[in-house]
Amino acid sequence: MKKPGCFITLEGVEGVGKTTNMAFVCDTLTEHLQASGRNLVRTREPGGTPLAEEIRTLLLAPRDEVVADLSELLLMFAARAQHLESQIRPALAAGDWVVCDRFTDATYAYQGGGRGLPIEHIQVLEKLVQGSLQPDLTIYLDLPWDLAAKRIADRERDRLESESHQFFTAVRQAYLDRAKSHPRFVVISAAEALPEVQHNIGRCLQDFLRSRSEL
Ligand code: T5A
Repeated sequence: MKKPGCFITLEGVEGVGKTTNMAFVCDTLTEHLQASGRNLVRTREPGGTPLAEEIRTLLLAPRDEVVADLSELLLMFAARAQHLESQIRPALAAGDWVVCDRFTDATYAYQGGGRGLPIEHIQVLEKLVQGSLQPDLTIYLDLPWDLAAKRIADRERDRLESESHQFFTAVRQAYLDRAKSHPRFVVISAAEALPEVQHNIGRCLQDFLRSRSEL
C-alpha cells in the first residue's frame, strides 16, 4: 500500500537561514525517499506557482502607497489558496513529501504578531483556505532579530524586510508562542555555526522519520 504524503514547513524571521537550510532538509529527505520511490517537492510561500509568485512580487515590492494590513493578509491567503490547489494538495495526494519555506505560521507571526491583526480573522481565512490541512512538522529556526538583521545587513531590503526592530521582535515572539501551543513545532536555535544548526536539524528529521515508522 502507498504510504501517505507528508508536509514539512520551515519558519523563522528573515536572515535565520531558512533558505540555506532548505537545501540541507531536502537533500536529507530525498536520500531517504528515493529508496522507496517517492518524490520530494520543494516550494515556498508566498509563491510556489506562477500566479502565487506574481502575488509574492506584489507583496514584497517596496512602494510609495501604504499597503493596508488587511490587503496584505488577503494577498497572503490568495497566494496560499492557489499554491494549495495546484501544488501542495496534488503532491500530498500522490504520496509525495512537500517541504515548504514558510506557511500559515508565518501569517500568524507577521500579520498577527507583527501587524497586530486579530488572530480570529486569520483563523477564519485559514479554515476557508486550508480546511483541516496542517503541516506534519514545522522546523522553527530561532534567532533574536539583532543577530538575524546582521546576517542580511548587506542585502537590499524588500518591503517587509524594511520593517522596524519592534516589528520583528513581535514576529519572533508570536512564533515562540505558537511553538509552545503546537506540538508539531521543533524549535532549533539558529545562533550556532551552520554545521551545528544542521546537526540539530538532522537529528530532528531522524526523530520525525522514526515517529512515522519511516526508519
Ligand atoms: N510573509 C510570508 C508574511 O508576512 N506572511 C506570510 O504568510 C508569509 C508566507 C517572504 C516574506 O514574506 C513574509 C515574511 C517575509 O518577509 P522569504 O522569501 O521567506 O520572504 O524570505 P526571507 O525570510 O526574507 O528569507 P531570507 O532569505 O532573507 O532569510 P533566510 O532564508 O532565513 O536566510 P538565508 O538562508 O538567506 O541566510 C541569511 C544569511 O545568513 C547566513 C547565510 O549564509 C546568509 O548569508 N547564515 C548563517 N551565518 C552564520 N551562522 C549560521 N548558522 C547561518 N545560517 C545562515
